[in-house]
Amino acid sequence: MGAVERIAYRTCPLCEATCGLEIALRGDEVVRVRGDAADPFSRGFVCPKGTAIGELHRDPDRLRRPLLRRGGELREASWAEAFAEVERGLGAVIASRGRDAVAVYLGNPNVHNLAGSLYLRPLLRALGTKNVYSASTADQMPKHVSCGYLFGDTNAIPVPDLDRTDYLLMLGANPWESNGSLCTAPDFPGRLRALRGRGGRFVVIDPRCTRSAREADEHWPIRPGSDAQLLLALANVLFAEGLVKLGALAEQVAGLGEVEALVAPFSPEAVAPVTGIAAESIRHIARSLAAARRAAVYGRIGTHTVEFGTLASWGVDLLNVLTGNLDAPGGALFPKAPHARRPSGPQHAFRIGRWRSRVRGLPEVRGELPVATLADEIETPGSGAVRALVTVAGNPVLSTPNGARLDRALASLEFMVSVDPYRNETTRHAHVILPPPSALERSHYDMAFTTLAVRHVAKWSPPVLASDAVPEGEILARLALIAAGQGAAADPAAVDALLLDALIAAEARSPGSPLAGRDPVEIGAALHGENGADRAVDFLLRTGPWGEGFGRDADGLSLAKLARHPHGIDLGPLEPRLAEVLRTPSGKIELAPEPIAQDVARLRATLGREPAAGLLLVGRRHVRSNNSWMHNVASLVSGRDRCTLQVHPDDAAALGLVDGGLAQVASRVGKLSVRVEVTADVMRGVVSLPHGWGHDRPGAQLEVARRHAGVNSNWLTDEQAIDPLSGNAVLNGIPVRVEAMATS
Ligand SMILES: Nc1nc2c(c(=O)[nH]1)N[C@H]1C(S)=C(S)[C@@H](COP(=O)(O)OP(=O)(O)OC[C@H]3O[C@@H](n4cnc5c(=O)[nH]c(N)nc54)[C@H](O)[C@@H]3O)O[C@H]1N2
Ligand SMILES: Nc1nc2c(c(=O)[nH]1)N[C@H]1C(S)=C(S)[C@@H](COP(=O)(O)OP(=O)(O)OC[C@H]3O[C@@H](n4cnc5c(=O)[nH]c(N)nc54)[C@H](O)[C@@H]3O)O[C@H]1N2
Ligand code: SF4
Ligand SMILES: [Mo]
Repeated sequence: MGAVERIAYRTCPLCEATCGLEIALRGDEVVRVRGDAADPFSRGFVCPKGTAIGELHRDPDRLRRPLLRRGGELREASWAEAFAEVERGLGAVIASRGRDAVAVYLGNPNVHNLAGSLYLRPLLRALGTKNVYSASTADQMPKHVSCGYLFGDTNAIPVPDLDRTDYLLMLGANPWESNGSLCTAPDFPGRLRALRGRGGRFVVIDPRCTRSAREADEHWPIRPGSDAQLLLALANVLFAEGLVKLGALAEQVAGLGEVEALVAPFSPEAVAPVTGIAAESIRHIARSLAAARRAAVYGRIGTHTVEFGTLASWGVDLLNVLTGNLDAPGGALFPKAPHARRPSGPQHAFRIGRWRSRVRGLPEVRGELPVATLADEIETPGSGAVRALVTVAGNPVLSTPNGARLDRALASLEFMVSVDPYRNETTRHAHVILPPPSALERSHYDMAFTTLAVRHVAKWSPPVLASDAVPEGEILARLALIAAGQGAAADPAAVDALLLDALIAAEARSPGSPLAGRDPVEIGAALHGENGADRAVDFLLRTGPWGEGFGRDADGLSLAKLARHPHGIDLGPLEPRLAEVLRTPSGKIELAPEPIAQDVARLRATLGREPAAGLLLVGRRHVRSNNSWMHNVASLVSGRDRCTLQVHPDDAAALGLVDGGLAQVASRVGKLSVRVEVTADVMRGVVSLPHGWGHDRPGAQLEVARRHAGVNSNWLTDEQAIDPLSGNAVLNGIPVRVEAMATS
């Protein structure tokens, strides 16, 4: 390691926390990465993934050139050859079978990348297929759906005001490992310690005693999949004990009476046997929540990736409303991003099912079909069958339910193209892999997580390293042009022009716009930025809530201003803004929309039913993993094997399992063998296996990960099990059988 010649600052794009990184370089070599102490939001916090960003960049397995399948083998090729092959492959399928025969799968890193935020929409429009799938239906779709019904906007997601609340009820989240999700808060653990430090309390509901649970004031183990029942029982207690206090929300709520009737059957006594939490404990939690001066309820993966995910998601915000904490400082607030648009356009009722999947008839949600049915659409022959696939930043073979079936289905496609830096378990099936530049070679402005952050912040980072790699926005633009029939040689600048023209036109139409009466050509010419993505950011910032407004406020935000503030700019705490967020036709929070009310009937049927005997499988995360794709970084996989089956000592004894021994785990869809870890951290009746492992597939190029392969927990998750309102996959609470195996 040589002397440091230069320091660069940028936002870490690896998880939702958006920490500031301080990157020390000598030439093009990253010599050290640490937290940026001057970042006003993350204040020096960093985790082991962020500090490994240099290793990720150096990884010899990270693709620098396109791969093209020739004679069955993936080999390096030029960009021109690769795009020509995409034109041929996609063109053939579209010509012979129509546009719906091409499916798209969009993975998680798209939301951590400006290219994904800006260029996927034109790509989807050009493809014109109904077969759009994403990691969202293995993740947070229930939240979008419940917010769509409650507030009329699937993107209006309230976040807990961590820095000012007195009481946080947290269900199915483990920010000590995940660093938080649908709640962007760098140093989430530090913020929760500060909450306790100012005399506040936080309470964790989780079948496992996680690191977050250990730091909490209370931890209540819950039977997997039963948070919806618990949340409705908490609401039931609020009504029964006269604790409902809408406060300032009273005039803005519709359906309170219906909600009272809906939750009536969910008494603590009725719910206790289902959740495993005693009736008196449920009452205690409800009373503490109601008594806190300022409180927030927050639920994440463990509440979303379950059979009643949308109801649980609804239950969370229902409690925030019933306690008067929604849209109140210290409660749950709607963040406003620096690039936010002014509210405009007609209000209309949110609905799902504008079209349905061909095989299972599952409803479209937010323009997508459930990823749990992608294999059905590929494997079931007939008109409309999927014969080609475009994946962008996704690894569904490891990430989606019954990954083994999807793995087989992908092998049967006529054509597949993947935009991805790795030849992994999924992209090994591709005919063409188009690698994007590394995170250090692109600029960054966080389009997604500024809309979910616990403070208003603005930050833009230029690329850390100069590079001649093809920018990801350009890769996606070229794919869009190919899909639109314009060919592999079309100029991607045309997509930039369309994108900016559309942004400018939409803004100019919105009432109160600083662009009223201005010439769009002049506005377009005034934009700063090296490429279309940065110019779009400049435009959005300048016309955003803190924007300089093209001359209206000289101190306002612009790309140029953020370039002068490399650590980012703090724009203050969240503020109440419900009136500007609400888009329901009634103009009120719709507390009891019909589809939710109907699903409560399904939930009611779980009451009084004896919980099935046998073990339930849940997942878990570790701070040094990131879904499936960072196991090829040596510093992140060193040490003890993390892909173990956690089993409670009593269950282990009953099954004859020993710590360090092997177990066979079987579900309806598959079976695998895995090393056992006996620990009282997991509740009785529950076993836990992390996801994102299983790196032993032939044909992948992940030399480090292969040596720490682990097993794919999504061989056990069932693609037939979904939350019907959102189409979200059920990834937690999977019935499994576990047997001891002879240890080799
Ligand atoms: N059993 C179980 N399954 C789960 C979960 C669980 O808790 N349990 N969690 C679910 C959740 S929350 C999620 S979000 C999904 C994730 O599901 P996916 O998004 O399908 O999976 P990832 O592992 O995030 O894979 C990301 C892919 O993007 C690539 N990539 C990384 N950076 C870039 C980039 O800058 N550009 C491009 N083009 N590609 C890039 C990586 O190489 C990798 O192939 O998994 C879900 N699956
Ligand atoms: N280090 C690391 N950070 C990550 C990721 C990663 O893979 N690794 N992934 C990122 C992504 S894409 C996401 S979406 C976020 C997710 O962020 P989190 O939601 O915080 O995810 P987890 O850490 O998986 O925590 C989920 C918890 O739910 C519990 N659980 C399981 N089933 C149930 C249930 O039925 N009820 C309740 N109450 N709890 C249950 C599990 O035991 C687990 O502790 O993390 C992000 N950050
Ligand atoms: S917590 Fe997330 S954003 Fe922060 S350094 Fe780690 S991976 Fe990056
Ligand atoms: Mo996720």
